[in-house]
This record gives sequence, C-alpha cells and structure tokens, in this order.
Amino acid sequence: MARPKISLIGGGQIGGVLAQLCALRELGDVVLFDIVEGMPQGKMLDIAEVARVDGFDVDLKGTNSYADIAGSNVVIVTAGLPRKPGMSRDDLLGVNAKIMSQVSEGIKEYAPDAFVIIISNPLDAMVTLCQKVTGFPPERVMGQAGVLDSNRFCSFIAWELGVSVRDVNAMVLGGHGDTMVPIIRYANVNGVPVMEQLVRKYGDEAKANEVMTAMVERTKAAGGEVVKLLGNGSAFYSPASSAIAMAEAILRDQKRVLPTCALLQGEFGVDNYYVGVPCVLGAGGVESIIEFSLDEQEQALFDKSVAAVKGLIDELPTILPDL
Ligand code: TXD
Repeated sequence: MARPKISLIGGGQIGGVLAQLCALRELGDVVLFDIVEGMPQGKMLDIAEVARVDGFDVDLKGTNSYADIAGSNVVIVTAGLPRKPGMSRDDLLGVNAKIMSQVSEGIKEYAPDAFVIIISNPLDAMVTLCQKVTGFPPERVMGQAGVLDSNRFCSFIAWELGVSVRDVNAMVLGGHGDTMVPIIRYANVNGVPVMEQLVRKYGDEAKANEVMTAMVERTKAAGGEVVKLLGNGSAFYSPASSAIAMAEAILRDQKRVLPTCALLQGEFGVDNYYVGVPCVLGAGGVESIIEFSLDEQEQALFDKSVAAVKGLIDELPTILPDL
C-alpha cells in the first residue's frame, strides 16, 4: 500500500522541524516547498541523510515547484513572516494575507483532495482566507493554535504544582491572539480541580486566584515571551509538534479531541467564523465540534476574542480586493 503523502508549504524554522518530525514518526513521504531556491532541497537532504541512524523509511523531497505536492493527503502551511519583538500577530496580516492567498491557489490546483492545517499568523484570519480561496469543505481546512496554547497553559500548571504535565488537562479557546481564553473552571490534574489544589497549597483563596491569574496571563503572552528571548523569529519547536499531533490524528484516524481552529456554524453562538474550540480529528478531518456550556464570564471573554478575529477578517478585502 502506498505511504501517505504530507506536503509542507514554507520551509523555514517551523517547516524544517515539521519535516523532521514527519520522518521520525514515519507519518508518510514528505515534500517541503519554499520559494527560496535550494533551501528546502538542502534541508530535506540533510534530514534524509540520517535516516539510517534514525531508522525511518520515507521519501523526503525539497522543492520550489507546486507540482510536487500533487496527491498530498495532508498539507501543513507555515509560509509567511514570523513576528519580531514588539509586534503582535495581527501586525502580520497585510504581508501574510498576500502570501496565504498565493499558497492557497497552489494547494487548490495541485492538492485538491488534501486536508489543510494552517500555522501561519494571524492564525484565524489565515485559515479563513485559505478556506475561501481553496473553496474546500470546512472540515478539510483548519488551524493549529489551540494545541500549543493549551499545552503552554498545562505546562505552567504542571510547573506550579510540581506534577507531570502528562497528567494536566486544561484548554484554551478562542482566537490565537492576545484575547485567547484559557478556561480555568475545567483545568484539572487527572480529574482533580487545579483551583482546589492551589487553594490547598496556599491555604488562601485570594492567593490561589492570584497565582492562577498569573498563569493565565503568561499563557496569553507565551508566544511573545519566546519571541522576546529569541530576538529573531518566533516559537518553532512547539508549533511544529502541535501541528504534527493534528496531522497524525487525521492520517491515523485517531478521533483525538484537540483544540482546533475550526469553522463555527452556530456552535458557541458564533456564525461562520473560524476560532479555536475542541474538535474531534480523524479520517474525516474536523469530524465534529465538541460544544459545552460556558459560564457568563467565559462567554464574555470568548465573545471578545471572536470580535477580535472578526476585526481582522473585516480588513481582508482591503488587502485582497478580489477576495
Ligand atoms: O501556533 C502557531 N500557529 C504559531 C504560528 C506559532 C508560532 C509562529 N507561527 C507563525 O508561523 C509565524 O508567525 C509565521 O507566520 C509562521 C511561520 O513561522 P516560521 O518561524 O517558520 O517562519 P520562517 O522561518 O520565516 O519561515 C517562513 C517561510 C520562509 O522560509 C519563507 O521563505 C517562506 O515561509 N515563504 C513562502 N513559502 C511559500 N510561498 C510563499 N509565497 C512564501 N513566502 C515566504
């Protein structure tokens, strides 16, 4: 049986890690596309030449031609500029919208049956744009942000409580921007509520709230924290691993429940906008959206985040008049 094919559009920092992870996990044959000549070919040769040590049998190809993505089962897009220190993700809209529009045309023409996972920022607007340009059904076009944002939240909780992060469950909903919404009420360590553990740890509810608020704020600013430390570029290991979890769920029909930027059509009170919510990912792509009740405060924060996404979507026609 033929191996699945995964194409990566954008061969920069995240693209390179994605290629290596696809190979290490033997998810399928991999094509790395970039407009820079030589770079994707060089990266793929570099990864391929250690296949014997790593023990994988997949074909790896770097390219500057969209024709090479033909027959892809999954396409992951990182094409576009990353943030520089002091920039917000939204500042990337003008330049990355033009890139995403070209990339989406390429996918539409050469990989019309693929599932598409967008990573480029500003995430929710880029996913919206890709779905509009390709015209693919919404269950085949999604974005990665929530897996990473939720894992960041889980990491901070694990470090605070001194427990394994594998036992922490916590989610972040909404748009992938400064208004994202970490959900405190359901954060737990193997079923035990995090807030209760914080109250027991500090013996004081006010202090527990203060510690949780600090973790929530750090989660919302976590991308910027890495951007500032790196000085040049943004996080790349963590978004790559997060997107691979999504691709694997689809390719291996795992039915994983992962926070995904998906098109809401009435769910959570939102009509026709892409934002992050828990979804079941399997062979059908976004197979379902898992809805649950938000309390008044959570809903208000979620609505604010959706409004921020809408603001960016409204700007798209001024950047791409033909859209
Ligand atoms: O969780 C998330 N979703 C994210 C998203 C977390 C961190 C960073 N995130 C965003 O991913 C970031 O803000 C950027 O918009 C993308 C890609 O980040 P990366 O760090 O990989 O950026 P690089 O290293 O600059 O790589 C981008 C590549 C680079 O090699 C360019 O030559 C290429 O994109 N590029 C293109 N490829 C194809 N087609 C076109 N038109 C094109 N233009 C540039």
